[in-house]
Amino acid sequence: GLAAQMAANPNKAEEYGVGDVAPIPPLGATSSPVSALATASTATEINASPKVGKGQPVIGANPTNGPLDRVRVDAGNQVLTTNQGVPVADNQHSLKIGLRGPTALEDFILREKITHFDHERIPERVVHARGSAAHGYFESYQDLSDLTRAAPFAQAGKRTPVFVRFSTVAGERGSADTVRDVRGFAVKFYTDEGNWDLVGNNIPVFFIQDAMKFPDLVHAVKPEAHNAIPQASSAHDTFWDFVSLMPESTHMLMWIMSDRAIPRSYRMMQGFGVHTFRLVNAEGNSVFCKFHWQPIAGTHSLVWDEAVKIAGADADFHRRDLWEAIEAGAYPEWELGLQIFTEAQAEQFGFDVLDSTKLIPEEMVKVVPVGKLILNRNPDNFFAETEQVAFCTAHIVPGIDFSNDPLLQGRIHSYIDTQLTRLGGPNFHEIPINAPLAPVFNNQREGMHRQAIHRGRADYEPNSLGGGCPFQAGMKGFTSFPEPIAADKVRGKAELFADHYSQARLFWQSQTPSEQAHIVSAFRFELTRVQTPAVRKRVVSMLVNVNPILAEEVALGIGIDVPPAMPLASELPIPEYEHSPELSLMFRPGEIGIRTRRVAILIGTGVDAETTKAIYAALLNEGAVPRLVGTQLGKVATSDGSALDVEISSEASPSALYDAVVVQANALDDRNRVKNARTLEFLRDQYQHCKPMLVIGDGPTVLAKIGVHQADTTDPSFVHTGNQTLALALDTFIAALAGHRSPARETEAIPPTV
Ligand code: HDD
Repeated sequence: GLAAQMAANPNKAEEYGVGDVAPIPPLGATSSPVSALATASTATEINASPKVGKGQPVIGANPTNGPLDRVRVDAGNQVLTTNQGVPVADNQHSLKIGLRGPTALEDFILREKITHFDHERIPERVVHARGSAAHGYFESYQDLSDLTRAAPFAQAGKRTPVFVRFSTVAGERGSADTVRDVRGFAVKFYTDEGNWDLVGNNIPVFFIQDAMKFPDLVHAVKPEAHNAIPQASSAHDTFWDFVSLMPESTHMLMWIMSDRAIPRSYRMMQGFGVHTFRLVNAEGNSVFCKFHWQPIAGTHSLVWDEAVKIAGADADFHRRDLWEAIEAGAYPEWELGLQIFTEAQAEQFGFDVLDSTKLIPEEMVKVVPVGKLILNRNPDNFFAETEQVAFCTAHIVPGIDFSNDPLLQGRIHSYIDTQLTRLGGPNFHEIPINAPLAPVFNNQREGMHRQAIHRGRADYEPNSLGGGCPFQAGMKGFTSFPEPIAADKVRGKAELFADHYSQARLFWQSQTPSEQAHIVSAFRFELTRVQTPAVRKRVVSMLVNVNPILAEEVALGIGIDVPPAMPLASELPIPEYEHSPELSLMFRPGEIGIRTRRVAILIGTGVDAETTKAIYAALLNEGAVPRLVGTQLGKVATSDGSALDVEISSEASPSALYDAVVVQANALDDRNRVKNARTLEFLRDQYQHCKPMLVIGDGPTVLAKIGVHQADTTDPSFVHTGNQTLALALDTFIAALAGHRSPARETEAIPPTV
């Protein structure tokens, strides 16, 4: 209409266009522009992303877009200007006194440009510096108002926009993605009643029980104070020194030495709120709650050797994976599950629900699915969105409340506080990615970089000059759960916090043999990097309390005798459960088949063109990502006299970057060993990393070439057409790939590279 034509700035339609005249919708109104946008998105996981191939996101396709469009800038068809909007005639030359003379101080264009550049960096996050994020929405399966008045759960099908950031903890902003570490899983819900940040991890427990120890923990794990070595790794003395003096960390150590700490993808890991939280309903009744994110793609992890190689081959492995999946329309999805329990139930547990080093086994309290999280849009600008997003555990909304977990209590302070340094002042909530969709009215004023232009003179409450506004919301507003407490003010911890080993033991007992082997190897690796023998020994003395075989195996691997068990701080309670299958990564194979899985089809001279094309098409059809990998870019002559184009070389994308491999036995040329070394290494790594392999031709011959002399015929993930049709072989291969990898093969001895 007319208003749209009047828009003075196409990048700010919200301000100059129709959005300008739209009234601010009342709280909870169903016809607000925001909810209208929410229903406009019909994207599903399988639908193609509107962004693919067009280079431009469809404006308004995601509810978070509406408000952010206000600040999106597109330079298409525009002249270059200064920050003051002055057109710049020449962006190549500074202003000089004569062509060979000095530069004039008056060159405001040069000075503005250089000054801005000089101040481009902001401090990185003190932890979780490296991360990647995406937009999406949360959809509630049902009306949960009997449990909570939190807006996202108000009705079945309700969608709440979210921004989610995944991260590693220890590494600096430019460190590698696949290091052994906890992964952050932080979700910002832009709810009708303000922002709710669920700032979790991919591991349901934590290293320490009290926020008082957090700076110590982080100092210990970060690069060492004197030489800033090592980057993004816990495999060094200060970390193991600290944790072995803090036996409460034992349970968490089991998790981070497991494959949980080297996920295959952000899309393939669980997320946990970790702490016990409270849900509060409109009547003010409260239950305890733990939050779980379950990946629809299943939980998959790398193996250590693979993770190490990927760190070199593609340090952005997880960032790229998330980005590409969203661009391809394979939207990552998680189901939100709640463990709901009452205070009375909690008192019966053999552990304290306020202790973040403990989880609640799913056998005790089942996880009830309540909604779905879907990530369907990549950020437009990494800095503006991913770097400037500020997650704070203090950001809760009516219907959610804290528990007294002393770790959580300290976090409530830390996150807001750290943003003051990181984002430069108290108005970081006005940065577009942090601004709530819910309207903000209060009497806080001024501060660095204030964006809002508050009208009126009454910036205090109570007032009469401003009609008493903004007025208190009363019972409609956030009300802390009135938990009665009668206690002494003390420094200390509750009794059950002293059990450091029961759940570490439960975790160990719940792992498959191959997972246990990986945990042993991880402890061996880390402790071998540790230089101080006494620290190594102290760690093993902790492990004795977890499991004697674990302690023995680790001791053996680092060449020491098993030391006596570390003295217990308290007697261990009788465990509620001996085994909890959900704690194994194998528990959730996933529901997306082979979609998004990367398959290398190795091609070389003499390869059969028709077979190659058929396999490529079959994999593509299942949603996988096949790539024709050769020794170099260019054409490969096929057996029928035609040619195939190599998509990428094995040097540029080595084996570790693929989930599976297809190779034609007859195209493996062994006349030139050196030239073929990379291809053989490629296959050897695939084999060693237990990945599904499809050989066109005789499988055992190919195995022999990589030094494996006995074909493991019982291994369903090593498939060849020597004994079956291509169609049958492909089916088996695809099924194996859906199952990720074959732990059975791990015991195979592989002679060193020739
Ligand atoms: Fe934390 C960042 C998760 C304990 C203090 N934390 C941060 C992020 C995640 C977590 C995912 C990155 C958020 C983002 O993507 O921007 N942190 C956790 C979990 C914990 C935990 C699951 C235990 C259950 N953290 C914890 C404690 C403290 C902090 C006990 C301090 C007392 N965490 C911070 C921080 C960070 C942070 C210093 C760094 C950057 C930031 O907050 O925004 O405030």
